[in-house]
Amino acid sequence: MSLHEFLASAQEQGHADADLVSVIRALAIAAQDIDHLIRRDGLDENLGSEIGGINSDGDSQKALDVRSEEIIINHLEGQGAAALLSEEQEDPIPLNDQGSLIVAVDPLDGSSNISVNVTIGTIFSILPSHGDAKAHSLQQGRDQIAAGFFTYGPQTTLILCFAKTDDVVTFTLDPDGKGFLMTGEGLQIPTTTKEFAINSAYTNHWFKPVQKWMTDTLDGQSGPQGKDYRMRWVGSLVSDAWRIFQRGGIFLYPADRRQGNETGRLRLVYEANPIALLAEKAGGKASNGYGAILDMTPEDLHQRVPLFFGAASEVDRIENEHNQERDD
Ligand code: AHM
Ligand code: MG
Repeated sequence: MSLHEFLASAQEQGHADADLVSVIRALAIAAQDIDHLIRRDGLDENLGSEIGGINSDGDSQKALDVRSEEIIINHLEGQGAAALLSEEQEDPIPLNDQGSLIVAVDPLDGSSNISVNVTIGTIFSILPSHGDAKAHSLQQGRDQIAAGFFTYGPQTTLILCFAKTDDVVTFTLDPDGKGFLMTGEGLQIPTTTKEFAINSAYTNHWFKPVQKWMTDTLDGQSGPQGKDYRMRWVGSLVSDAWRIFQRGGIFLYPADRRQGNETGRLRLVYEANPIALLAEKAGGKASNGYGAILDMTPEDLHQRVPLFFGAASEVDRIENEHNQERDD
């Protein structure tokens, strides 16, 4: 089944309206353009070069960050979204006055992996449009109407869910020009796992609950978990997340003592929230250590948050460590 057919059927069943269908179609076309650009990286330009700009988060922008955002804006114009919230812009970008939706995006996730031939992607969260620009930015993750992300890697893929159904579906871009075709449905993250994803180079900077979780984990078979674990870390949230949705695991990007990371590294509105909706729909969990990501009310469009998601039993374990620390 093509993405086109899937969206038409979702509309027929009342899971998506015309605005939502138009926005997801536009994002899929944008993703194909971004994919094409990435496949030409180094042939006619260097997309990993820093272009001198600093985004709203203080990160230096690479050519592909900016180009991806431009492509997304171009395709969303005139579709069902009233405004775009983007990692690359301080404020919302107005799109279509008549649109009933707000799209929040990380146009290019995994910027440090541009030009090294490692999977990167585009993350999106779709929210209702009501109120002014500020109100758009500050909606809870539970208000999301749909969420998903694209990966640009050995294969170009899309994972998607709607608030109105419990189905998490995946699509793969057909290299022979047939667009995105469905490759999976009813995705479920197993409750337990032996695989975790964390950047352990920051061990010394972590706070106690994460250090304790890690010590117990690394104690393996002879420790409290009674099993040996494997570690994977791509350094692109989309790629680590794709793996977890395919074969399970837990992802951890905690807050730590480094300056600027005291409340986490990843962004709530356009990184953690869409991943959290997908995770919950797939039977997993997503937490900030103390509670569900989706229950947080953002205070700022670019707010950072600790993110733990994946296998429910492991997310529970990390929450227990945080709660225990609070009780001590
Ligand atoms: P980005 O949106 O600027 O690419 O930053 C987010 C990325 C995530 O994809 C990834 O999980 C994380 O940053 C990697 O961070 P680190 O380099 O600290 O391991
Ligand atoms: Mg990102």
